Amino acid sequence: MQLFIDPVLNQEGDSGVLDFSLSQEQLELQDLVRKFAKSEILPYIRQWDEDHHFELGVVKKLASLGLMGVCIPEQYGGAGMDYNALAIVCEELEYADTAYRTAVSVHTGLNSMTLLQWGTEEQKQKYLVPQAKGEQLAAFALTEPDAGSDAGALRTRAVRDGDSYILNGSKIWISMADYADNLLVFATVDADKGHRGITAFIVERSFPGVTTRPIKGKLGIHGGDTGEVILEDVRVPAGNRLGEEGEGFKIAMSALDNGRFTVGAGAVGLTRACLDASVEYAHTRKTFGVEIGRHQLVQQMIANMEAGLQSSQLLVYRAGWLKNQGVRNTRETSLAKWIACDVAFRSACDAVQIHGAYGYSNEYPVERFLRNAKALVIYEGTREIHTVMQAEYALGYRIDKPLNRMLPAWEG
Ligand code: COS
Repeated sequence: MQLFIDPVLNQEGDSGVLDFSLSQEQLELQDLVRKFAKSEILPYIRQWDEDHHFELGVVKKLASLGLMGVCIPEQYGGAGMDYNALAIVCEELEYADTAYRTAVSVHTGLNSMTLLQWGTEEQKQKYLVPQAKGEQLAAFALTEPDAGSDAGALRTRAVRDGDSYILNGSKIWISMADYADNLLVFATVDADKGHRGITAFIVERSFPGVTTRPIKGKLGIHGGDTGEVILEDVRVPAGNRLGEEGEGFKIAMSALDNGRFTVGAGAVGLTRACLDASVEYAHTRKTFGVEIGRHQLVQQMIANMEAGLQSSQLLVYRAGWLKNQGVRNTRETSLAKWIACDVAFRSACDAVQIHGAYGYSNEYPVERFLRNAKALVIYEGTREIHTVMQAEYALGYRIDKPLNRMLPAWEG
């Protein structure tokens, strides 16, 4: 497999240069989100995590800064920045805590970008514009109690009834379920057709028959909202069907191309948080007469974090660059998500190890990092799903077909 794809020619026919620098605008964004996370999340997150409290005010402030639709074009209410700007937002938020990056992932990555890719103009005006402005919050409802990795096996039913569909079923592990105004719900119009019966719907929380309830007892992301969505005879106008009947599986997978990108980007931030905490502790804690950073086995863990951070960041930004070009990136995004999340999980384990017994208590943030990092190697495609996908690409068993609807290239 080649590391970089063939150069994409711009309109003048130039192949462009390989540029690893952030633009001035991206640097300003990075500074903005970094300062935001430092003042609005970090001072409170230990308490919020302990209290299992999601602070909606953080999301409202993110919206007021244009950060809930950073890569959505201005014509649809967004900030009009490129797709790597979204990676920057996710990286900086997850440096503070996974919960708020997850909110951006589901709102922007899984929902709004999917409306941008697949929505009609009417749907974009009605739902994408208020979502990009952060006036309405959005979530993504694919997973069911009996359909997680095997998303094609979902059982929520959609039955056509005149100008509407009637939806019945239940969804689980839905981030932001209790706060979202709009949910992108996947249901089957014909279970016998397998994944080709799956259809996507924009469902408003206010539609009669929609109820949600929070999930208690999670290992991590205590500061975030995760819930169940129950759909009982929910009447959804046919105009809220996204794409055609039977196109829902493709829509879900293309949504995951964007959601996974945001998770990978967040994982980079989590790894950086683990590295920074470990370096600081390694300089202050002394054993055997020297600071522990002088011990080679501690250095090995620090070096692994540094190598993992640099390599996962490159993979994430390459995926974002492909999105900017309007090129299909399922393979590259899956690789970036897999590697960045594995790195974050291992970094969090090692960060706790470096902190010794202190790392085992919430006096230091690394135990929270470890609990949160476990979610990353499970949601939006488990480590195993991505491993299999990468093996299948390498073996030639999996070949991506061109899509009839692409995420629009960034027009800058
Ligand atoms: N974009 C658009 N279409 C896609 C796509 C993508 N990224 N990936 C697959 N498709 C299309 C394929 O082209 C194929 O189309 P046809 O029906 O026209 O042939 C169809 O979708 C089925 O795809 P595929 O054959 O790849 O499906 P598989 O059953 O082999 O595998 C996996 C799909 C396992 C990769 C998929 O089910 C998956 O990613 N599962 C994990 C789900 C997940 O991440 N859940 C977490 C939800 S959020 S917590």
